[in-house]
Amino acid sequence: MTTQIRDLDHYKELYRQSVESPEQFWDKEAKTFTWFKAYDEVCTWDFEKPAVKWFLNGKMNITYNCIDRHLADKADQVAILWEPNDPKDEAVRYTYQELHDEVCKCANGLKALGIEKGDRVVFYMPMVAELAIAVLACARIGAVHSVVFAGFSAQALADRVDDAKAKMIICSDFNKRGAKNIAVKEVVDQAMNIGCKSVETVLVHQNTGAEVTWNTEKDKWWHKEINHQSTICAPEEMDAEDMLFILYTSGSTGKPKGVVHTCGGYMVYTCFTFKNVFQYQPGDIYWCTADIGWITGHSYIVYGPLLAGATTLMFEGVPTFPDAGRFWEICEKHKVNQFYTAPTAIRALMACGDDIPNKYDLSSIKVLGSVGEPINEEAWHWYDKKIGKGNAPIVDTWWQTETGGIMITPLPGITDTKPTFASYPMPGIQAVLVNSEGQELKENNVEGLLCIKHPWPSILRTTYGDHERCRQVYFSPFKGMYFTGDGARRDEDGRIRVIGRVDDVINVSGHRMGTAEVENAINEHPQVIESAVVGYPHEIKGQGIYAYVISQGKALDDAFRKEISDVVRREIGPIAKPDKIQFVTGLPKTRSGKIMRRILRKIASNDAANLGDVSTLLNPDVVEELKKSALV
Ligand code: 7RM
Repeated sequence: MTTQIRDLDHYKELYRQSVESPEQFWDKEAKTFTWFKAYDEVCTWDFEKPAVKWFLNGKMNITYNCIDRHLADKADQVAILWEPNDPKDEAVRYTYQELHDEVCKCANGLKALGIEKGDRVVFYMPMVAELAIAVLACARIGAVHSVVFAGFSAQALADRVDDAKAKMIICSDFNKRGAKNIAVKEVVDQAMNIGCKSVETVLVHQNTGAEVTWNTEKDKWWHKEINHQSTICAPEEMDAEDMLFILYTSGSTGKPKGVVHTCGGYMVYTCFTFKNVFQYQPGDIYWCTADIGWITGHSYIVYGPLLAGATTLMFEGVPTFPDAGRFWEICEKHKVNQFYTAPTAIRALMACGDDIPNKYDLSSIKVLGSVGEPINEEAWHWYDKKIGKGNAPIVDTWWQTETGGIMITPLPGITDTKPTFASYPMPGIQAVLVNSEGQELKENNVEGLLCIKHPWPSILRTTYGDHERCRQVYFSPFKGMYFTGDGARRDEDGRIRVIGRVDDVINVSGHRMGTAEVENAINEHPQVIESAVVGYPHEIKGQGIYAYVISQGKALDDAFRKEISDVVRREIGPIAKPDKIQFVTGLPKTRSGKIMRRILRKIASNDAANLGDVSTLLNPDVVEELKKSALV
């Protein structure tokens, strides 16, 4: 069984071992899984290329380890506890045996539709259990899943499908969100019209049963293709380094990149971190509120919990339907033991007042988790007092799509917690701070750029179709290290606090977004000449989106602002719509023509008093104009 850390001494001892002999440490963890054929080397790596491999030549299937392995003693235990959007509808429970049967049926159906090992399958689905089932079905037959968050636009979906050259899209007819039904099949139809030429089949899961437009050539109903299939499907024998999934994430330049994770290392690391970060005990009900469209949902709704044989709760709906007590109602109803959510949700629910959580019995909660962005002190204390009643340690977990699993976090009941500090690295994680020259800052009480020195099993292997981009973004900034893109501080006792991105990536409600991506979308408006997007502090969202726009031949009014927002919605999705749009006649530029974003960030953050020296700009005069018409 995966090691479960018992106490502080145990943590320190494991951490020491993991740094002194990483291979021995991970070999021991990896051996707790079922391998069809043993690996013959634990790890080889070269950060220059980069080329990282774990568990070389080992043969396995992650779904065998998620499901089949547990059937001997947990066949009747609930694996997935699915809570519907509408609380008046019944929750649905899938035992490990039932999950096995559903995954096999789906896997056989995918095969019958021509999906083979290595083919890419894109998902565009709400949080229905069929999403988890079909993701696992892909993994079972060796197909590569790429889940696209169902809030993205048709254009964004088509971009991802085309980059992955997917053979199939799996979607639902409609997505239930609160009181609304959102047409998701329609978005897929639009994406199919824009691009998606590689797609042979669109498999449609019937969620609401409302009418959809049908394309008889490519569209297939889930219930017609899957329901009659056999409940037995032998797991495909996968190499540890075969691709498991691609997940698109934003960077500081260009289009989102497809982060690639492979089977073996991802399995070992997500299980190890799940079991330890949440101190999961048999019988516990664990709930992560993320969407499976993000990495958090992949690692800590689906894979980590199932690998550990846990009961994972999956919620279809939104935190505010039928009212802002929904999360707490679910915690009470299902006696949730570990609750994992994002600071933006905590802040939004905090703003609804204490009376709401006070109405519910939250005494089952033992551990509270936070992920996705820095958690501010006020939200941390509210979460601790009002939800955890001071009895449930908060694990402020820092990690990334690229890291596959949680990297820096307190361990509940084992290490201490300090508000806003992600605190200590997991065993196996050599987190360091460096200065801009790449020199390691070894002392405490310093601030620097967060890097990781040695590979861990679930480090990204490449960015799909563009290995050079992977090298440039993550491995070329500092020799011999993985660069996270985050800035961090280490306190006097060695705890780490992750401050935020140091590149042009912003974090809006826990959604990662490249400012360049939003600019490209805004620039699609025919009357926009140029734009610049920065983040600014936002009370609920963490960061808001502030856009400076230069335009021509248009009245600079709210109607135009709405048009720009609509373009962004069309190009990326509603999550990328600017909160504020300031019309300007110029942007502050250096003599080499680079936009001085530092100045734009300060003005947007209502900190124009501290602009510093602007005299070296090509156009210093524009700064006064920007300040005068700033929307702060
Ligand atoms: C899991 C996830 C990654 C970026 C990362 C950080 C920020 C995430 C925390 C955090 C401070 C945290 N993957 N971030 N967790 N910042 N404290 N606990 O969010 O790829 O979507 O985003 O999110 O900037 O680089 S992600």
